[in-house]
Amino acid sequence: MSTTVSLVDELEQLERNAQAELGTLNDEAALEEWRVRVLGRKGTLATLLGGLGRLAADERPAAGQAANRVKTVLESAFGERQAQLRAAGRTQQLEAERIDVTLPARGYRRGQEHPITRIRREVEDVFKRLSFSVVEGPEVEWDHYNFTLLNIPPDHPARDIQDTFYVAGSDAEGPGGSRGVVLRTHTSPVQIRTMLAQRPPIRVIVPGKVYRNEATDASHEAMFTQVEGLCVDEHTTMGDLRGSLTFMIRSLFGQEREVRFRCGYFPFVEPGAEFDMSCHVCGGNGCRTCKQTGWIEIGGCGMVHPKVLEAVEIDPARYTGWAFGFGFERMALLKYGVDDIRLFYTNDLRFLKQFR
Ligand code: FA5
Repeated sequence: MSTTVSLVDELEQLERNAQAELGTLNDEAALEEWRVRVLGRKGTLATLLGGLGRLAADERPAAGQAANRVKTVLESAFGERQAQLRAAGRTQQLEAERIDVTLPARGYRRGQEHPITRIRREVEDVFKRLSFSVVEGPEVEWDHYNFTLLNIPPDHPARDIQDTFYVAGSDAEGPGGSRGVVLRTHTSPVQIRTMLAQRPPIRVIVPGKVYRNEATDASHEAMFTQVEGLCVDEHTTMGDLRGSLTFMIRSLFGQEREVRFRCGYFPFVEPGAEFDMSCHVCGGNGCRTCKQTGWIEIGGCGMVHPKVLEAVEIDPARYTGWAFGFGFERMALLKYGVDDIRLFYTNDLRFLKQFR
C-alpha cells in the first residue's frame, strides 16, 4: 500500500471519528476542547498534514485534496454543532424566563391625602374663593419676628404661654440688630414678613407647621399645624373678620353653624377674641363633644394692633387689619370625630386608611 493511500485513509478515519465525537458534545467548553485538539495549530489534522512533505511528489496532489476536503468538512461540522448548542441554550434560557401573562396583576396600592393635608386644602380653597393668596414662611424663625414685632417684647409674660425650642448657639445678628432664633410657635410671624414685603391691600392665608415646648396629651402636640389669616386694607372691620370666619366654618361644618366671639387676649391684636362655632354634633344643645356648652373653641383672632402696623411702617391712621389663627389638628379632631391628636402623627395605616 502506498503512503498516499495510508495518509488519505488516516484523514478519512479522522473525519469519521471526529464527526462522531462532535455529535456527542453538549457544551461550549467541550466543543472548544475538540476544536483545539482536532483543528488547532498542533491538533490531529495539522499533524497529519505535516506528513504531506514526506510524500513523493506525484502522491502529494491527491493527499493534499483529501486533506483540504476533510478540513472543510470538519470546520463546517464544528460550526453547525456550535450553532445547534447555542440555539438550545437560548431556548432553555427563554424557557427559564417564561412569564405567565395571564396571571392576575398584583394590586397597585394608591396613596391618599393625610387628614391634616385634606383639612388644609379645604381651608385654602375657602379662602381662595374670598380672593386670599396662600403664602408660606420659615419654620426656623427670628425671635424678633416670632415675638418682638408682634408686640411681645423679650420680658413679656406672653412668651411663657408659647414656650418653644430656642436654637442654641445661634448668635447671628437678625433683623433690626436682634439676636435669637427659635422654632416658630405660631404662623403669626408670617404676618410680619408679608407686611414688610407687601403694601396694602393684603389678603393672605398662611398654613404651616409650628412648634411648642409642650407636654403632649390628647389635644396637645409639640409639633402641630396652624393657619393664619391676614387682611389689611382701608376700612376693613371686625365685621369682615367675622363674616369671613363664618363663611369658612359653614363651608367646612355645614350651613347651620353659628360663630361667636369671646374676649381673648393676644398682644398683637386689639381688640382680640377667641372664636367658637356652635357644636356640629348636637347642633348647640349640649353634648359630650362641646362639654355641654353648645360651643366649640376654634382659634384666636382680632384687629391687628396699631403697634404692629407701625412696626412694619403701615400707617394705622389710614389702614386697619384683621387676623386669625387656628390649628388644623383640632379642627380635624372635630370634623372626623377623632379623640386623640397623637393619632395623626403615629403613621398607623389602620388609622390613616379610614380617611379615604
Ligand atoms: C396663636 O397661636 C395665635 N397666633 C392665633 C392668632 C392669630 C390670634 C392671629 C390672633 C390673631 P393660640 O396659642 O391660642 O394662638 O393657638 C391657636 C390655635 O392653635 C389653638 O386654638 C389650637 O387650635 C391650636 N393649638 C395651640 N396649641 C396647640 C398644641 N399644643 N397642639 C395642637 N394644637 C394647638
